Amino acid sequence: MRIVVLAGGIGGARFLSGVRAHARATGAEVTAVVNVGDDVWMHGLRITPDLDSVMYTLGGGIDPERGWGRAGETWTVKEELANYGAEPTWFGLGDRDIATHLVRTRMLNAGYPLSAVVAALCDRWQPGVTLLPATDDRVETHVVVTDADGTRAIHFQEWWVRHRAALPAEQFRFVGADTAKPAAGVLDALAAADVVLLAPSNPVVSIAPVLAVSALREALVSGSAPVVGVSPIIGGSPVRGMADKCLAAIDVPCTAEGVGRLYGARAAGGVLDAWLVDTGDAGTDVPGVRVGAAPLWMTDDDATAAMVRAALELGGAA
Ligand code: GDP
Ligand code: FO1
Ligand code: CA
Repeated sequence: MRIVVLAGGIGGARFLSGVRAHARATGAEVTAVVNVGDDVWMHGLRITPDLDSVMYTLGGGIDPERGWGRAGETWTVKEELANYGAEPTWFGLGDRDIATHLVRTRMLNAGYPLSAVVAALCDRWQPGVTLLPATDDRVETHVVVTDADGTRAIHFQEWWVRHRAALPAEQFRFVGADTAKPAAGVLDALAAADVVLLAPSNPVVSIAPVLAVSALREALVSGSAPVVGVSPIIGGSPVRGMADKCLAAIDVPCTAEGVGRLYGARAAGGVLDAWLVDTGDAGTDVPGVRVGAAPLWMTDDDATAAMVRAALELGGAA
């Protein structure tokens, strides 16, 4: 059984940990296709937050409280940069984490595609799944906002970290997506997949930028593997993070039904065959999509692996 998972950072990583637990028990193979829209240049370094959250989580190096960056982190470089007044001071690169960014940036500058960089970093972290960026091209999420300086587009990280998503977002733009191609390995993984899972990741700024790579979306939509989404919204709450702010920006209700309808039925121009919601959200209706319910709280790997089994069963791929 070959399982492909589209994922963002923290939610995606926790879900993938459960997918890996299921795969270890059943002998399945897992490929994660991860969002790069959050990626950014800071202090001359290329930062890939969602790929790193997945790699560190699956590799045992994550700071579990933050959900991003390294456990046992120190912040000397950050303090020294601040002493120089080197902007941006609102974004923190930890000392251990910086080593990852140095290796990545050096390889990118030497001409390696991001997918090759990820593979090299995973030699150390051994995540137990094949980790792929959605694209090797530069795709960045920018957010259109209006404040005293007028209407402008800022990088997603500036909106998310500096403004804590408090500036109302008017639009999300995936800059570069219209010409981006799927990364090496992505189309092969989709073609070989027995099932494709959409992790319970942020639909607006984690899954949408993956699907904005048109050849990737086309391969998913035209493929033979069932596509099963797992709701990131439970009882009208985004559980953790600021998905509610993102959904509000595009006028989608922050409910399992709202997100299911946003993704839409594959038969009606969307991407889903099936949609798994939390047991408390049973009754969710998404036209053209088979809806199932199971407990969706990712409290530990066992609970998450049970979610994965429910998703595979719902998709007819168990
Ligand atoms: P990010 O890139 O770090 O923001 O992480 P993702 O986009 O991959 O996932 C973030 C989303 O995960 C949040 O917006 C929540 O909606 C969702 N999430 C977090 N914890 C849980 C959980 O236990 N269960 C479910 N169903 N969703 C969760
Ligand atoms: N999140 C923060 O809230 N503050 C930070 O200073 C910060 C730095 C950072 C550095 C590397 C990295 O991989 C992630 C980092 N994050 C930080 C998390 C990141 O901004 C977001 O949570 C994700 O992009 C949303 O998925
Ligand atoms: Ca993200």
